[in-house]
Parts: sequence; C-alpha cells; structure tokens
Amino acid sequence: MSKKKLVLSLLSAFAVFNLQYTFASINVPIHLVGPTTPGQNIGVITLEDSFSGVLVTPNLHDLPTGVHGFHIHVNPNCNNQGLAAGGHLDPSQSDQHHGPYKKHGHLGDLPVLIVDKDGKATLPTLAPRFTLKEIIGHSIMIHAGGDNYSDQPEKLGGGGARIACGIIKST
Ligand SMILES: [Cu+2]
Ligand SMILES: [Zn+2]
Repeated sequence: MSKKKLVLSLLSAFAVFNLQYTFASINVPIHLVGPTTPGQNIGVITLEDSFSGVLVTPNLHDLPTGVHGFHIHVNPNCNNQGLAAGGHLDPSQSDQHHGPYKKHGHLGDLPVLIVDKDGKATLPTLAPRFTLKEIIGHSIMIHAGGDNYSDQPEKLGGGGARIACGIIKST
C-alpha cells in the first residue's frame, strides 16, 4: 500500500470511529411549575448518552440555593404544580426509592441537583443506570428539598414539593 493510501484509510477509519462514538443528546427546557400550565423558564438540562449511563448537564438559574431532589417522573406533563408528572419512573415496579447508585429501586432516581449561592445549577452528574432512550417520553423534576436516596425517614428521599420540571422529548 502506498503511503498516501495508508494515510487515507487511517483517516476514514478514524472518521468511522468518531461516528460510532458520537452520543445522542437532548436539550430539555425547564420551567417553574404553576397551578395549571408551566411557569417561568429557568434554563435547560442537556441529557447525553455516555460510556456509562446518561450525562446530566444542567444550565439552570433562579433556583433556591442548596441540594434538591432530582428525578425522572413517569408522565410527560408538568401541569398542576408538577403533580401531573406522576411518580418516579419505575418500570420494574419496585416501589422503592434508593437513589441512582443501587441496582434495585426506581430507575428514575437521579443524583441530587446542586444549586450555588447565585441560584445557578451547572455541575454535570452521571446517572449510571439507564440510557437516553429509556427516559424519552417522560419528565424531569426538581424538588424543593434534598434527597437522602431512601424511603426513611420520609418517602421518596424527603424532597417534598415539586418546584421545576421539563418534558423529555426526542429531537
Ligand atoms: Cu421527583
Ligand atoms: Zn425514587
């Protein structure tokens, strides 16, 4: 093989490699929840397949400082103060809230969302147990309180009220 041919075949092999390892991603607009329809837009969450689960990259503002419960909920509907979204995504019907790192429990349990002193959330986290395909057609929810990845002492990690939400749609 000539040197030129070798370079060309190496280049095309590299292009194919890159195509295979370009992961799908989705941008989800996030709104504060409202009594009937969604309220103010507070930014976007980017969801992207990775070598190990889904990379969750928030670019959010106007949230209360601190740690927030963060989950995939079943219904693609953020109305009625977020209640229309239903419960945590749980295809195995485990009925257990164990957070993102245990093998069993709600598939939709995400790592907590951290909001800085300026009300912004920008820290990426990895949700290791599902792929992007499994969460399309559901919603993503931010709670007022934190999440201890347990049903004790409070159910569902103790996050309480739903404060912001977005619908995960394929693009
Ligand atoms: Cu939730
Ligand atoms: Zn849960």
